[in-house]
Amino acid sequence: EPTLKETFAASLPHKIEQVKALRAAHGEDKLQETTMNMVYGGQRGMINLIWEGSVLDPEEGIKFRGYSIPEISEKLPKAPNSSQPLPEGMFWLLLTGEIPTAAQVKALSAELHARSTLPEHVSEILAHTPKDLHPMAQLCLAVNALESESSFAKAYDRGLAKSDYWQYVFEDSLDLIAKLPTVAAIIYRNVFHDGVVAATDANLDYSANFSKQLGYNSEEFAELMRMYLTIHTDHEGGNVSAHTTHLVGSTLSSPYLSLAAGFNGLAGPLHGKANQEVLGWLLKLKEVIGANGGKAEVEAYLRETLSSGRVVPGYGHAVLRKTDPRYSAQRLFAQKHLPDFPLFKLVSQVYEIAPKILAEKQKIKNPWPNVDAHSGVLLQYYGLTEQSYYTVLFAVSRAFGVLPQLIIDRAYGLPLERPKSFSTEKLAEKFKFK
Ligand code: NMX
Ligand code: MLT
Repeated sequence: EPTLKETFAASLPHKIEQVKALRAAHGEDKLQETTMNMVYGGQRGMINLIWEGSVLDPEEGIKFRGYSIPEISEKLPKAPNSSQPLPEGMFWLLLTGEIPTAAQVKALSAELHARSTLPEHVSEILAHTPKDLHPMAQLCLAVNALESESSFAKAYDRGLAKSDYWQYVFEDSLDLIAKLPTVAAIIYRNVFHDGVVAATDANLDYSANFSKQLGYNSEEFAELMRMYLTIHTDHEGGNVSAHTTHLVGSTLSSPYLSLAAGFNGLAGPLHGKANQEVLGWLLKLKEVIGANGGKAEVEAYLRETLSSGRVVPGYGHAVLRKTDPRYSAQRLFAQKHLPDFPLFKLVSQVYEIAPKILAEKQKIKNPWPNVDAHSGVLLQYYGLTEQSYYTVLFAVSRAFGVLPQLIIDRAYGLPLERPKSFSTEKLAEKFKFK
């Protein structure tokens, strides 16, 4: 059966032709009107990127190459006795648009394993990093330091034809994904445990191996990781981590530097760090309402969060207008594996109450929960209680979504990203506004 690189290369001429024909037919047609509010308002609703892996529907949520989360759970290959899809298969799907066979995913897992060794200087940098430096800052440091391994950067320095860029970006992307679990596990074990990381195990799938390196050996935790790493991969192109990776990549910075830039964006509390924020917010809620807290206490806590000018973490979204299906997938997992866990019950209670309270504030466009409202509680149940680490897990998954697009960007020959900006004076002048 063809490998991932062969499958992608075979699909490329047709895709490039399709893009060419579409642009020839409609290249000068208007896509939409843009307004000044869009420019001042964080570009909400402005279509300004090509992103092949996924498209986000405000009502239905994310579709990966056209497949919903329940559909990918059904169609993507699974580990033996597992009911969760393998994220390796998701990488294949996001890059090629095709569902791989079980044998193809197995071969990809093996290839990732073979590429997983870290250069010594990266482990050394992490060993000398202060333990109180946030795990996301450590991750960004390590991914930047991995740049030494970039075959794209080396080939570019030697002199590389534009038509060959993607091949090297592909190699770097696979290497990066292969090395991330060890990097992430070193950070976890250094900061919170004994600094000892288990050797990679070639007999395990990516998620089971990562779980083991983190120090969690149960099959149920590996199941959680398979789901977690699959659903956090991709959320179309406009989110900050995806957009940033793509933007920096357009300068022909290597995949290492581009991904690190994306991770820096993921580290913000309005983006990936919301999963850490949610846990802190929930634990405080638990403390405030005590053992017998009911609806009224939860409502009061929500109102107090809002009236103090803070956001309710894990709720709201720039595009979504309904419950995030990634939240629903995690809720299903919790209902199956930890239905009586008190913190899950609290998450469910907040779900019953928060949308109504948030909807009272007219300015909040989406009162429903997003992916981050649920992920922490699952990790808490299995003993991974260190909240400041949670965004690192999100990051490992996000690499599976943003790197396929980086390969596609270079395969399509997309140019340097460089939109036009205006000053307020210039805008006022345009509208003859005094
Ligand atoms: N709690 C309180 N206020 C909110 C919330 C919330 N959960 N969501 C939106 N708002 C406010 C928002 O701060 C803004 O206020 P202001 O005009 O005073 O600046 C107003 O409502 C309008 O915002 P929206 O247009 O509804 O949302 P926007 O697209 O600007 O922002 C988020 C989207 C996700 C940044 C926002 O909903 C939020 O801050 N949520 C909490 C943080 C969070 O869960 N982030 C994770 C998102 C998912 N991810 O992984 O990245
Ligand atoms: C994401 O997964 O990137 C978040 O839901 C944020 C977004 O899509 O804007």
